[in-house]
Order: sequence, then C-alpha cells, then structure tokens
Amino acid sequence: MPTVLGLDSSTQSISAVILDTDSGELLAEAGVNFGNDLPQYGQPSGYDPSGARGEVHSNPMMWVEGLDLLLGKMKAEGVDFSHISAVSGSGQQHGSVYLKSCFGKKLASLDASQDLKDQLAGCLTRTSSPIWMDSSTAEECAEIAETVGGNDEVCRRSGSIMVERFTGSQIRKFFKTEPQAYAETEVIHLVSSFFASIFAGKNVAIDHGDGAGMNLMSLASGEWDEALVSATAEGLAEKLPAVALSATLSGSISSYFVEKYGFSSECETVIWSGDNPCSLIGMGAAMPGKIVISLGTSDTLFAAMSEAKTDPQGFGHAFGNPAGGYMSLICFKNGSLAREAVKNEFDLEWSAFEKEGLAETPIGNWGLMMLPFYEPEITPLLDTGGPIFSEEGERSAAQVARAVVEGQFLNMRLHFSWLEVEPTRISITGGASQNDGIAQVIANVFGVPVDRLDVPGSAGIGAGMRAAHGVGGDLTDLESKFSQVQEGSTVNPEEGAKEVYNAMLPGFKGFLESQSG
Ligand code: ADP
Ligand code: XUL
Repeated sequence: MPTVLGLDSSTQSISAVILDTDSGELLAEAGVNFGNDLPQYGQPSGYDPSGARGEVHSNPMMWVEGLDLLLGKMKAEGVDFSHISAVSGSGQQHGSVYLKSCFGKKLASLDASQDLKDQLAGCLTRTSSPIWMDSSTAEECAEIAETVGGNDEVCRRSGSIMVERFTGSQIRKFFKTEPQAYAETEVIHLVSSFFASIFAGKNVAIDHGDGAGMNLMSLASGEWDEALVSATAEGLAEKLPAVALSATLSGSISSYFVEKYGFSSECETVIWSGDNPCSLIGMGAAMPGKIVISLGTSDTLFAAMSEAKTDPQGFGHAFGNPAGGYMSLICFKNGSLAREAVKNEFDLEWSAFEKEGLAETPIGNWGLMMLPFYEPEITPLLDTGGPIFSEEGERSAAQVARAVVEGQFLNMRLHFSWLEVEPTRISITGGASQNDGIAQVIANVFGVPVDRLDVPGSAGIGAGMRAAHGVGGDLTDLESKFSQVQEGSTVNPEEGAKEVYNAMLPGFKGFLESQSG
C-alpha cells in the first residue's frame, strides 16, 4: 500500500499531510497561512476584505504562491517526496478561476527554475476569484432560476436551489459585467480542479462532490445539465472541464514537481474534490450513519445519504459523495469568524473564551438568546446588520461568548431536520473543534456524545485517503487507520441540558422568524 500526499487549499490556509497507508501513520504535516505567511497580498483571512455589495474575492495567485511556499518549506525541513505514490487534494468549495487558452500550454511546459505564480499569472482572464463567502449574485440567481422554470426545478436538477455562493451565478455575473474577459476565457476551474490541473500538468476534470456545488451539474446523471449550463452564460458548455467520478486518475505528476521538489515521475495524480466531500471521507463518514459538524471559517453539517434528498426549505444541499452516492450539506456562514468577532471584541484568548466564558455561564445563559449573525447569514437567509440579543442591557464577555455559541447550534438544530436522521453521536472537525467548551455546547444542544478524531484537518486527511483510494486502496481499511476517535476526546451531554434546549428552541425559532420580515 502506498504513501500518499493530501493537500487542502482552504479559505485561510493551504496545508499538506503525508500518510503511510500501510501503518496508518501520519508521516508529515505542514501548512501556510495566507494572512501570516503571505501578508503582501493584503488578505489577512484569505480574501479581500474591501469587497463591496457582498463581493468576496481572493487572489488565486496567493493560493498558488502558497503551494510553492508549502512544498519548499517541507523540502527544506527534510521531507522526502520521492516515496509518494499518489497525490490528491481538497479545495474550498464553489470558488472559481478563469483562464485563457495559454493555461493548458503553460501547464504542459512549466519551468522548475521559476515559481508557479510567475508562470501562471498571465493566464488569468479574471485576476480575482469569487469564493464561497460571496453573496453578490441575487440577480443572477433569479435570472437563471426563471429561465429554467423556478427554484424547485433547479433543485430537482442540481440538488440545490440557486445559491449566490455557488459557481453558476458567479459565472453569469462575470459574463454580464465583463463580456470581453469572459469571451477570452477558455476554461473555468473550481479551486479543486485548478490545483488538480497544476499537479497533472494539464486541464483535468471537476469531481462529482465539488461539481454539485455549482448549480450546473445534474445530480442524477453526474453530467453537466444542459438547461442549467445554457441558462447560465453563452458558450459556457465549451468552457467547463469534464465532470468525473472522484476517484478518477489524471496521469502521472507534472515534471515541475519532479524537478523542483523531488517527486517520483511515477507518482499518480487523482482529481481533487471540495473540502466538505473530502472531510466526509477523512471523518470516516463515507457510509450513511455518521453526522459530522465542521467548525472551520464557516460551520457545516454533513452526512452521507443513501439516496439523493433535497431540502424543501432550500438551505441544504445534495452533493456527490466521493465514495459513491450522495451526501447532504448545510453551511452556516457565521462560523469561526463570528466566534472570533466576540473573542476580539472582549480581547479574549481562546482559552479564556472557553474557561472564563463558556465554562462559567449556565446552560441556557439565564434565558439570554442571540441571533449570532455578524455577517449576513445564508442558513437562514438573513441580514440582521450584526448580532441581535433577545434582551436589552449590559452583558459580560462570558455571557456573549455563550450567547454566540448557543445561538449558532440552536440555529443548526433548527435547520438540519430535513435530513430526517436522529443522531446518536456527532463527530466534529475544523479549527474550532479543539475547543472543549464549544464541543460541550454541541453535545448539550443535540443531546448526544461528540467525538473528535485523532488526526488534524479532516479535509487534508480525506484528500490523502482519496489519493490512496484512487490507486486501489480500500476506503474501509483506510477509515480504520486514519479516522479513529481520539482517546479521551469524547464530550458527553450534561444531564438535563437537552431539556433546557428543547424548551428554548421554539422561542429561538420565533426570535429568528421575527427578524425574517
Ligand atoms: P478553514 O478550513 O475554513 O480555513 P479551519 O478549519 O482551519 O478553517 O479553522 C480556522 C478557524 O478555527 C479560525 O478562524 C479560528 O477562529 C478557529 N479556531 C482555532 N483555534 C480555536 C480554538 N481553540 N477555539 C475556537 N476556535 C478556534
Ligand atoms: C460549503 C461552503 C463552505 C466552503 C468553505 O457549501 O460554502 O463550507 O466549502 O469551507
């Protein structure tokens, strides 16, 4: 069984893990944080903070420079890439990269004595990439839905109603506002397929997991949906890469990586997927039965589904499961960044947020509730112009810390019921999952034990497992090696807690609805 490399290009960082799939050992891990390590781009959280009217874009050359920096750093630390048999990766979902015809040619002839950024920058037709946090395309969503016959029809075809952060409406906006640059675009990649193409040295396919997050793929057939594609933008069918099964091999690694970093020329590349589909694999949740909550920049809740089910309220999504079949996903935009806003407002460290905040306040927060929407929320669609409290008055840092976290998970409990699963355990992952106080609130709100896995970054681990799966590895065996619950990490619900939250839930629902207009 091989040694594999899993990469994870997320909102705030790019990271790598090397897995020995024989022994189940994590051989190496490293990361580059866009804000700290590449401050020259002026994107401290991985995106341009100055975007107006809901626009959130990132510089794709920052991502690419991050990749060179990451591999260079690993090599300098003595990592030997020559034993790696297969590589794959995970990309933040929905973000898109717009490229001229020279992209394919450049990839085929990359010069290892130069950086990727200097060689690829000239191939962009759009110097910035809209990412999943963008909410500027309401008009385009409405136009596409109307052409196709309404949002129910879009959902029936693609697994989701038209969503602003999904790639289709973003492409339409580019087509409408920059027609010349759109016409010069030969290929539109997702973050995942952009990086996968760089590794393979040629344009490669988008996988079913990430492809389903575009409002362009037919969930039933796994092919591009002609009606959605033609409703989105003229000539789009010719600009989309192929769409393929997640375990698709894309040939041996580009000579750039062989010459520059010492990879074997026989190292296989496997197409990439989105971060949530990769996390599903990394968390050992490829088969239905396990619910995962990921606490990254956004908070997401996801699970494998035995059949394609869609959310009648339109907030949740159905994506391809990289292991085959489908997965559900619900995304809450106010995840870590909202918790960070509280931490920063009261000048707290995470340890104080947990120990002097969450641990020192009672379950239910003396009845204080917060709609924890520091940014306009997408689940539900609500712009409250900032957090709103159920009661007027002075509040301590500790109360606000509890209020933001309780508000987030009460909101999550309200919006996951369409999955019709009664969880018996929940696995958590992502940057904030190490916070015991947050884990405790989740266990209490859902009334079930919460587990953490033994590995850092489930998206990167999942990407590595997908690389191994692509070259013949058995997913069940890989899960038994890499997706184990960390000993002593389980947090059990406290007695009586679920009853408190059961009683709070109708009030919270009413509070939300009172703001929905
Ligand atoms: P992404 O994959 O979206 O880039 P990560 O999963 O790496 O995000 O999570 C990053 C976030 O984790 C940071 O924004 C930070 O707010 C949060 N975080 C890190 N450590 C803690 C902690 N101890 N408690 C709560 N949140 C934390
Ligand atoms: C999922 C979503 C986010 C991104 C970034 O739909 O928008 O979770 O994948 O992590």
